[in-house]
Amino acid sequence: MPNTTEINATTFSAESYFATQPEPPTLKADIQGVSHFIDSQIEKGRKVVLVTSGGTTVPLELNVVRFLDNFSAGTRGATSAEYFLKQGYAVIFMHRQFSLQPFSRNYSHSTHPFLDFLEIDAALPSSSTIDSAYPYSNDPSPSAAHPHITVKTSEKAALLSLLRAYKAVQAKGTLHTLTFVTVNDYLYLLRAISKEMKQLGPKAMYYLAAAVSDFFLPKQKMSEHKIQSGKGSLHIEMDQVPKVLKPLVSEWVPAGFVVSFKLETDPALLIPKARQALERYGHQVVIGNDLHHRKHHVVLVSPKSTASDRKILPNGVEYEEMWIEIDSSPSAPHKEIEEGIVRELVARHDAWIKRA
Ligand code: PAZ
Repeated sequence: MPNTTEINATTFSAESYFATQPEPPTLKADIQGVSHFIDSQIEKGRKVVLVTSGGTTVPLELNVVRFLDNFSAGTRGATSAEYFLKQGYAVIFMHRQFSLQPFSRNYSHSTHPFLDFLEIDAALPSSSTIDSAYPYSNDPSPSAAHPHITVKTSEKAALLSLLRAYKAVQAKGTLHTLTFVTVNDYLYLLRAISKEMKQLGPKAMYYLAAAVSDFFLPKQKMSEHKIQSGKGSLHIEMDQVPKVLKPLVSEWVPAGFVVSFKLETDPALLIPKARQALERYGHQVVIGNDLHHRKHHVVLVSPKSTASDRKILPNGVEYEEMWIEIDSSPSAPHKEIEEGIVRELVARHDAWIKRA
């Protein structure tokens, strides 16, 4: 007999999901931090954006050894968060543990490791230079105790400008970071943070860039221990993750400005799927992106009407599309598409606040 789950697939509504799936143990502490952060941003009169970023996992066992994952590295979310900060927003950055983060993403260990742009000062005696720079060295010489480490000249300007921006954000206290791993962590955090942000009314933006699994294995169907391979092939029937955009838009944050992302691998599906999402959930913008070109072009789909009511739009409502593109040729100057996306959204959010 192959391994197989025993209960048939169920359709979860958001309510039945939260009634049956366990709350993450760290949720209360996480939300306390968010609540303090929001209070201090309200005092300063700032706009606040929730940026979700990175992929969720779906554990297959209660004592989890194996899980399904989602491909996202968190580039979109981390990069966008930096541009929102630059535009004066306070940012709640909710990201997959160990995925890219604002500022440090520029020195990712895989694409731009920081050790590669540091140098050991050439003025030091060559015999002690290498040893003294190595943290486990036993070299007792004075130069070994105080080795000079410098930044490569070619890296200095970029690092300095990034460091200044990072320190300024720290001093202003406009970035609050928290993490999720599983799709269950994500859903609970999203609901709780949204409810905290509700008091911000139209001044809150929700920028949902995380790659969230569409399927999950409810706790009640999970094997307690590691699934054994002795029984041959593995058959798992997963349930659908509830579409929480619906309660988010209509109940949790009825006055907020909501932007969701739609990822497709068939570019022909981008616009129809984005329109379908707007019709279903009645939010403000869907950003369509296709997997292979997501860093170079995206489409912003939104209802044509400028009405600020949040009713679910009936079929047949007109939509508008706006493409944002950057030059992808190797000789083009370095640009990030998120700069254009954030600039456009900030303008639309300002109009939204004014109308409200
Ligand atoms: O994190 P990343 O930069 O590698 O990818 C970003 C993205 C494609 C996950 C994001 O732009 C997106 O489309 N998020 C929503 C995915 C979805 O349809 O669930």
